[in-house]
Amino acid sequence: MKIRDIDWTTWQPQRRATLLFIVRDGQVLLIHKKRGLGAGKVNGPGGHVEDGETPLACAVREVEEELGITPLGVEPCGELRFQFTDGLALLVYVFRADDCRGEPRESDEAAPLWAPLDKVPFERMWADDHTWFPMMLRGEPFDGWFTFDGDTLLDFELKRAQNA
Ligand code: 6OG
Repeated sequence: MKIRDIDWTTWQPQRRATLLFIVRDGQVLLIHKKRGLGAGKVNGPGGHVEDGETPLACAVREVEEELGITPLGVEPCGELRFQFTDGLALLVYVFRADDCRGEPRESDEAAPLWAPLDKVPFERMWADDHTWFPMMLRGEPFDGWFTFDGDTLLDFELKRAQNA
């Protein structure tokens, strides 16, 4: 399934989710994800947007629930659209923060891991991450479109976001 096979003008996500990356002192805060979509992988903290919740409120709530800390200086930095061959259509809002209150601790959902910015473990992360991570770290707003078959990235397009 190629990006051009999909009519993105009418595409609707079934689910919306968030990811938030705290970048501080040359390191980024990641998690070993223990359950949910992508369990076993390294990712940023995040989860599904609830009804009536803004993406920003969801991103902050998920970091609080998963790691017991409050992210500070949170900024939106990108939107990722995922179409899976099994039919799942997922929109992920990506946020970046430059500090946090509290010390990250392990929960049922996640174990924290600070990674040096030049040693981000992309081989243990979703296959799309290495495409947009540099833009996230540079603070360049991005829009991404991805097709996946299970864990396998089939095709993608990534652009600098317009009006952001
Ligand atoms: P829960 O099942 O935990 O929410 N997620 C992805 N993250 C990346 N980097 N790449 C993907 O490529 C992803 N698909 C899903 C978004 C799911 C969490 O997993 C993230 C959410 O934080 C396909 O409620």
